[in-house]
Amino acid sequence: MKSYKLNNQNLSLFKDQVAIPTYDRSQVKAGIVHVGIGGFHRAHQALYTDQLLHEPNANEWGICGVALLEFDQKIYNTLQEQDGLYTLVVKELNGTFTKKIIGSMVETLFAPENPSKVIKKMASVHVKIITLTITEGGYNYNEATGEFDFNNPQILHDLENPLAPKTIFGYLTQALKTRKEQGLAGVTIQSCDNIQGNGHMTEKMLLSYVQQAAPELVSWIENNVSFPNSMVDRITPATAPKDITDLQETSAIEDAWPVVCEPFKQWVIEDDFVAGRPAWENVGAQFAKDVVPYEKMKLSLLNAGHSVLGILGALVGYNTIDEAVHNKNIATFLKNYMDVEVTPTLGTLEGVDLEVYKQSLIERFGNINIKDQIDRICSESSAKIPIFILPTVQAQLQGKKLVKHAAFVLAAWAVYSIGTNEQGSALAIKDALKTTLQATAIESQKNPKAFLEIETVFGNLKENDLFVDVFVKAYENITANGVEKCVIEINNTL
Ligand code: CS2
Repeated sequence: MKSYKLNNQNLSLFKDQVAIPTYDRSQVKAGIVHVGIGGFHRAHQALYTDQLLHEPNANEWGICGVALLEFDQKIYNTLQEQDGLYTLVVKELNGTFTKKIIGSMVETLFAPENPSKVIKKMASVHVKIITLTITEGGYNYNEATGEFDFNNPQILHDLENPLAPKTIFGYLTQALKTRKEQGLAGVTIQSCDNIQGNGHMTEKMLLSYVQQAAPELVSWIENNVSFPNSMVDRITPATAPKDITDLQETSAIEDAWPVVCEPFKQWVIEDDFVAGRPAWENVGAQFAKDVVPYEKMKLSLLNAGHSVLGILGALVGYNTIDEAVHNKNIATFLKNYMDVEVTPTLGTLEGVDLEVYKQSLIERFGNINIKDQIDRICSESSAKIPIFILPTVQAQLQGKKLVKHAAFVLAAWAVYSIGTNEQGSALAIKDALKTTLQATAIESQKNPKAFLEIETVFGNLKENDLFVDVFVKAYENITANGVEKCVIEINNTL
């Protein structure tokens, strides 16, 4: 089949193969600036927004996608060449793929190339919302102090170069300053990252930075900017080369970077928008007064579940999450962790049946078409574990309750961080703290407790004797017997 490059000009050629945007993209204005245009944003918010743009009176809510880091050059170039268009491939449970071309990203910017253009855009009168997917580590939060990390060299750079920043904090500060100086209205800053109270976190971190960078701006922000919390959910693995060739072969679309994802999606948003908002509820998002309990449920069951499967699975030698969850012993361990250690910390959630939710997670993890990479899940664990697993540990320890499963996973992470799996193959560790993790992991071979001394991850957990004891025993057991044997033992002794 002859194939064609995906761009505005060729768009209508694909209409018999896949769903395409039927609204007039040239009439859509970017009322949203989104920072972080990786797969997750494109499978989630950009899709909801694309659906909304098909409705009447919605065309002020297009997205200007910003690639913030040098590393993002490739995705920026791709989207530039494709006029912001890309294909979303939903991999259904029954093995069929539902494909759709998404048109909501009507502009794209590459921040390192032209910082002032990004600042100007964020400060533009048309922009009402700035949304973020900058990853858990992007918030510059120091777990040990509970505060903003002013030792980060990039932050020091931004303080010295306010007009050519590198971090989100530098950009937002300069944009808000411009808005204030020009007498413009405020704006909503909405985090879409996996962080408990992601809006609160954004507000706290930004205000800490602004306090140093532009103290006169603090009260303006307090009065003119809102930071709604939100819970976001859709499993979006990294795009594999085969996804690109399959799309070309089956649908004649030459898309250099399609996005693949699972069928499930959820978005629960706190309704706190100072400058208006899209009617995302018309296309499946939920607005709620308090999203914190939903976030907690999702982070400590789904995301933590991923980390459990990822870390244990990596050591055993699996490559994908479905392989790990199809190991019955690991699946039982995960189910017990969820039931015994996580569920008691969640309280009751109106309208949510936790048993059904947990069961649905096991099914989602098991989707064999998704092939979510364990490398993706284990990447940046030093930023994820404090958010996904440690709150459960702390809550359980406070009530002097069981932490056996969580301690086991953290001990497995200490073993993982040495860098080889149980087959002796090298593990591809991708983590901002990689050097520290590896050096400490090697030290931990003699003294397992040493791993807990990484304060930026574990805070003061090392001072809890009960926890340290279970952790050290788990570590010794894993190194002596391997993950699977230990898991069977834990499952049998529950
Ligand atoms: C994953 C998430 O990064 C991770 O470790 O748990 O990316 C997860 O797939 C999404 O949050 C699903 O909503």
